[in-house]
Amino acid sequence: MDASNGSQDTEQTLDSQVKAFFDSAPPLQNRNDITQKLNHFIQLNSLSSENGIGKRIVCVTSGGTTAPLEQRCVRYVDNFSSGHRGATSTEYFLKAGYAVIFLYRRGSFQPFCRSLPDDPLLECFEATEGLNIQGLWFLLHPLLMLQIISKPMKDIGPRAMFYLAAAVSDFYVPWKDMVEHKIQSGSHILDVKLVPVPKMLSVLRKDWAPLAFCISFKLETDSNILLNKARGALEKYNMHAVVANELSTRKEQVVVVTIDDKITVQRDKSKADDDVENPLIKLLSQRHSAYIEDSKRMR
Ligand code: 9Z3
Repeated sequence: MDASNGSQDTEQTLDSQVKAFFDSAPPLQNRNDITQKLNHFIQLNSLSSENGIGKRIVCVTSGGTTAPLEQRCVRYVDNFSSGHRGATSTEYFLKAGYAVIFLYRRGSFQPFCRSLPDDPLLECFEATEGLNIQGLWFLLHPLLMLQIISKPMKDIGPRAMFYLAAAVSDFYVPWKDMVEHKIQSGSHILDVKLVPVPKMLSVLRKDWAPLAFCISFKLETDSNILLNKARGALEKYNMHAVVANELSTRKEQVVVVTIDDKITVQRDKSKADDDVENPLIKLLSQRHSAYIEDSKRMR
């Protein structure tokens, strides 16, 4: 088999894996409403200008994802993510002049009310002129919503940024393999087969929004492998930067890995209320501006 056939095969496999994954998600009832809301939000914020060009718009994903074990779900595999990173980053993106699409897990932290659990603040806003945040929540996994969001984001080219801080689960049980009813307890060993979630970062970069500036995160508990894994993700998924963080120190420091840099970013410890997201978003905002300028020159 020659190399081009090999990569075609890989693409086909990924396409069919993506299709299988979406087929196994419950259908979105309000897809048209969401699309309308997003188009309106992006249009409004493209008219309001920053130095003569439309505002930069970032989609921030936030919170952890779940993988149900039963069709009539009683139990699911969860993860620890609180949504603190996404909520805090959103506050700093707004300060930096961005309009933000905040895609969060329901019940996780929201911007400006990080200490209040399950606060429906974002649900109080209707898109009007001057409003620069649009909240949308996801139920199990953000990928379907991400695909919907990427459609209008594609149209604004390099002004769009994706900041993928949600802790996405790497495995799921396909709908067709799931038992319908609650798994019964008993003395037997519970044997559940979870299959890998297709890596949609490459689909996002290649097809969904190829000109958008894309930042993903890499989380590890073993600091010895963290930077190599981040570098691997940067290359494999063709990200513009990967933010590497270690579980226990994630609120103190992160390392921004790009193709030619590894920049350690730390919270200012002399200020009790400083967040690591403060210098992080400043750095990413600068890099994004440089990317927009470069894209103009290449046109
Ligand atoms: C992160 O690494 C986030 O920084 C945290 C934030 C989840 C650690 P909290 O929500 O925690 O503030 O409590 N997010 C992404 C982790 C992830 O799932 N990355 C994927 C991977 O490693 C790629 S998108 O494969």
